Amino acid sequence: MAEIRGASVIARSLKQQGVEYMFGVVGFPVVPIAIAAQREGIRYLGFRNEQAASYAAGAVGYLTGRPGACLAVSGPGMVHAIAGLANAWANRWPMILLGGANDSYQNGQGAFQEAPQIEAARPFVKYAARPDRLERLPFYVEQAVRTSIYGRPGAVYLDLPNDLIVPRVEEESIEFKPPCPDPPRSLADPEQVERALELLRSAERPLVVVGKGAAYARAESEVREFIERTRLPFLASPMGKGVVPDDHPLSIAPARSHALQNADVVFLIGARLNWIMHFGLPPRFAEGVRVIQLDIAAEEIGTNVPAEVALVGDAKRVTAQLNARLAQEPWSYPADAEWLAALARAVDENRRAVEAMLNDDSEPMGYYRVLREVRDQLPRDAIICSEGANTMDIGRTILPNQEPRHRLDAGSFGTMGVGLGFALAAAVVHPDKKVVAVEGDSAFGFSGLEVEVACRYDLPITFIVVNNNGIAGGVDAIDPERVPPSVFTPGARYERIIEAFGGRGYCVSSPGELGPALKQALHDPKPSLVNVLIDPAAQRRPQKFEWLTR
Ligand SMILES: Cc1ncc(C[n+]2csc(CCOP(=O)(O)OP(=O)(O)O)c2C)c(N)n1
Ligand SMILES: [Mg+2]
Repeated sequence: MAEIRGASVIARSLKQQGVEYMFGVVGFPVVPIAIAAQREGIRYLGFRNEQAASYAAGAVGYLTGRPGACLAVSGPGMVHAIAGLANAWANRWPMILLGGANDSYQNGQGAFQEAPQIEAARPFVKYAARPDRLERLPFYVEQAVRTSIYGRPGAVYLDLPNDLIVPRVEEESIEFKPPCPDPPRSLADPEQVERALELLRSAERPLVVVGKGAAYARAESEVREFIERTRLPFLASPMGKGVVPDDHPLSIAPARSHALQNADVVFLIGARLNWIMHFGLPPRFAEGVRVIQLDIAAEEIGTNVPAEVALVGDAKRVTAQLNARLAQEPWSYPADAEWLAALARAVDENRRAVEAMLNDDSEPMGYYRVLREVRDQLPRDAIICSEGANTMDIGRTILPNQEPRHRLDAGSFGTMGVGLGFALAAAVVHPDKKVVAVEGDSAFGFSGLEVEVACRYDLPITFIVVNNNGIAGGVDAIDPERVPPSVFTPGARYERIIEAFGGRGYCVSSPGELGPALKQALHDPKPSLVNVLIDPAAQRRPQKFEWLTR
């Protein structure tokens, strides 16, 4: 009779539960799991560090709606991967971490890489378990995968001791579980749907805020229809960008501050009132702002500001509920409302304020000129990964997203080091699309060696390093006696890192060089890295609320 190893039971169960991608670093005791995963048809990518692999697993969860898997060795490997668990926890993304562990009969003996792994994972996961018997592995895998995607999505953890991975059992003794279906999509209370529309109709200065919850729920056609029907002005959270195209005439993104400060009714579609939205509180929001909140998680409702209307449910289905009512009783916000005119003026003013910087051809370049070039050359459906402080913040305002789930950035956790893992995840999930990673030089440094992964698997990502010699700014030359905490080696040649692995590197410092280099890089069938040396003193344009933005 045929025998099967624990590792194969794990891999087959994952595949059956719709886990298509696994990223990791192999070693004791997980090598057999990686090999079995490949044999079962899971796309396995070997990374250089578990942090990046775990970030990539979370990104797969966000992009596909099924958790990406991260495979980590016991002890230090699993500890590195907690970075991704925490990032997925903060972003509400599904992922599954598979942590190898010492043989269970050595527990407490100071085994090789023994560590309190379940305890370490626990605060960041919806579910953490150590399977008790090899025969029950399919049960645990199904429960973990289902938990990660049902209700509010999140990270899950399975602790896998060597003595569940290596032994073989009769294949017939294993009962594989049927694939867990995609999560049921729940509707909101119809009474709350009515109240939401009433409140919007009564608003003087309404605003729709689209978050990444709407993107995750694949609510794009419903949210677009809702905006078309109601003609309400909207803005998006950083990763909610693209659910409705940034170039939609009702997008008032450049007037974000004015809109948040003056709206009297805010309708949140899968967006949280956390620090990114300034907690929904004055002075960034109007005193007494009235909130309509649509969220998958009932416990999110009322965070920081009491919600007047609570739409608890799936963003796609609930927005469809609103649209259905609007089809019966059409209503749209008057096109001649003073609020729209005021927003248009603020949009215009803000556009004009950066225009000179966008077109400034002097040397050294600032952020705006560099990002304008990137914007002009990117295909409309490019997937943009971005991280850094200024690089990301300015990039968010300049690089448009016209499609949902086409922007991945440091997110709710503000995590530096995510960009390369995200780009690798996006490149394997969407091999048909151009993926670019727009990185600050500090941000790039966290996971920079993952460019080797892109080269090894032939993933034609373009990495753009906006290099200002430091964390939000640097210096032209280092005095070794007095090195400020935020600076790095001036003029570092990051492009040489990718060249070491057969990728294409470019180093540019003027607008005249940048345009052609980007053009070549974006069309190169190989992975490429464009190192853009900018003014180390370049900054964002002055912000009205600088003290509140970090
Ligand atoms: C994991 C992690 N470590 C440290 C930080 C603190 N931090 C915030 S932004 C940033 C880097 C900003 O510099 P860079 O990526 O070069 O972008 P720039 O602003 O210079 O364009 C750092 C280290 C963080 N957010 N996350
Ligand atoms: Mg920098």
